[in-house]
Amino acid sequence: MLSTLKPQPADKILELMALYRDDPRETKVDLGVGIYKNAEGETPVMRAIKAAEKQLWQEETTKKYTALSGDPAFGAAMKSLVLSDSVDHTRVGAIATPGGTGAIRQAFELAKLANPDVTIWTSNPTWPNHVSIIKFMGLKNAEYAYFDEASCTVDFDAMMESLKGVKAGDVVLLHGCCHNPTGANLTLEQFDVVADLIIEKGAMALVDIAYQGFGDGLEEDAAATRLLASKLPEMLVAASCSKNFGIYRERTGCLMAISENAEQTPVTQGTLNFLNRQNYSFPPDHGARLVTMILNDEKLKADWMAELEEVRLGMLGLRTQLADELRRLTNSDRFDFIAKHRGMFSRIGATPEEVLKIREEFGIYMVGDSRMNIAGLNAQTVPLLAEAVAKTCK
Ligand code: PLP
Ligand code: TYF
Repeated sequence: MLSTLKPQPADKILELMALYRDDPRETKVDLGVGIYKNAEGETPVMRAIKAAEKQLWQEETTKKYTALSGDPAFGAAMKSLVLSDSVDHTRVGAIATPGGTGAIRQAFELAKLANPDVTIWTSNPTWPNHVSIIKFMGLKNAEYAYFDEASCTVDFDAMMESLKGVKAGDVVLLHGCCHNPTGANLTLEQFDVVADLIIEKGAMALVDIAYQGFGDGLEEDAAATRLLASKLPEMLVAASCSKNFGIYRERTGCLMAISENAEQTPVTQGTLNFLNRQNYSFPPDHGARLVTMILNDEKLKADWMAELEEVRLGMLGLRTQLADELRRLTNSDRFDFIAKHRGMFSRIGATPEEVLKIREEFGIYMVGDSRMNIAGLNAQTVPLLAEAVAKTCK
């Protein structure tokens, strides 16, 4: 039977990881996969995670199953972190999931259960796994215009024009902050306009928030999600703890589903639990438990926030340095958008040929669509990248 299998398309980002690994040049620079790296190129375990792990090791007396939803304390902590008081928590169901990806998958599953005919609207471009999972599940996908290639900013008029095609019962997937892959984000005012359109169409918003704390700050980065939660009758939120807690391999995420009223919540929560049971039964607990411990302990939380802020400001500094350097080398403001983009990524508008040239000639690896991971840079490599971009990009 297995001989009937056909090779599946590879993930371009993960493929690039292998190409980078096999490049013998000592001066190579990895701006590919979205993993935070400090100036030494390391991805350390965050201090608060280490402290919580130590405490957990001492205090944990059992590893028996938690609940199908995961520990409800994790759901409660994530509701507070992401939604704060934008919505009455009695309206919000939550499950722990294997990473943000698990939350996205379960959000699609929930939408499919509620409306088998659902179309999921994704930004052009979006994180490739969104589209890949939608198609794998046999769901319909529609793209809305998002990125203006020439200015490397959001083309909001075009976005609203394409969203006119949204129908009742469709799902509109929005990046809560730090858009991946472009780095270009809607303003709060623009999110407000999108919310009105979603209400008018009778559609559902699904917010993917994978970088809270990487853009303008923990609260600021959640502002759009909270605005939508306060306005929309129903909404789904897929949150990832991989980046902001640095626990990528622990697979920690949370799907929150906001119902129209608290009477609906038990059925929504029961359906979320059911979906966990169908897919993997009990979700992973270790990372979720560490996150819960940190968010519920004043000292651990303060230390986590301080370290996250260092990470965020470090990336912002690199953005400014790179934009300044490119301004100097090109004698133009063409790349100023890099300082205005937020999060881990910027898509810089280079052609695939230019991206390849930068990789071959300068050993600098970015994704083929010219997405770069800002955290892959440091003060010494920024000038090398600026030179490569200025020399290569027409
Ligand atoms: N959503 C976006 C936009 C992402 O970039 C990522 C990347 O890692 C995820 C979701 C999911 O992350 P994870 O499954 O590692 O938590
Ligand atoms: O976009 C990124 O680089 C991150 C990490 O299949 C990632 O979101 C990339 C590809 C993938 C899973 C995670």
